[in-house]
Amino acid sequence: MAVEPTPGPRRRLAGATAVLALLAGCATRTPPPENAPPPAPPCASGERLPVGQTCSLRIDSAQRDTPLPLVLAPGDRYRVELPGGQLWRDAGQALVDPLQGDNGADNPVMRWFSSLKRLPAEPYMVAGLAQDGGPPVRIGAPGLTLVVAQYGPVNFFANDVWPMHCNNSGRVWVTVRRLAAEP
Ligand SMILES: [Ca+2]
Repeated sequence: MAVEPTPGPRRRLAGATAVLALLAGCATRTPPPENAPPPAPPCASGERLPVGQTCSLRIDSAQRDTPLPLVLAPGDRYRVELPGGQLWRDAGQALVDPLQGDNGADNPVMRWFSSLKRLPAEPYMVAGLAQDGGPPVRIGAPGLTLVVAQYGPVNFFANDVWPMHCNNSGRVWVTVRRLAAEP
């Protein structure tokens, strides 16, 4: 007697197929045009940024993490901003501004995995940052103040589902300005 597969295994099979299709897309992505860098110099590896100075960092959407290479100390305060008018995209999707992101409403696979995004409540492809051991946060307009809580890396990212960063394309710039310590 034929037995109909239950919805559970069928959904899992569809999910696995979707993952394979997305990973296969990693080899064929076409990069979008490069976004213009802001005027601030690049954040240099091993640099302790003086108070009041600004540097720029390029976030690669195809990497799970783009580390901030500055030397950081607990209590440091930084203003992180995302200049407008930049574009990147997820595989097969339209170019989007990382301040807006991509809700993936027209893509069944993106809808399927939406709750597994690094920032589940935010659209795909918004930009975010996470301190080591801390919760990830979205970088919106007009930006955010980062207070370093502990020694350890600060990482920037495009909001996506691990390991599906590899099929993203495009890199956007953020600026990082060191603020004076809290009075
Ligand atoms: Ca992706």
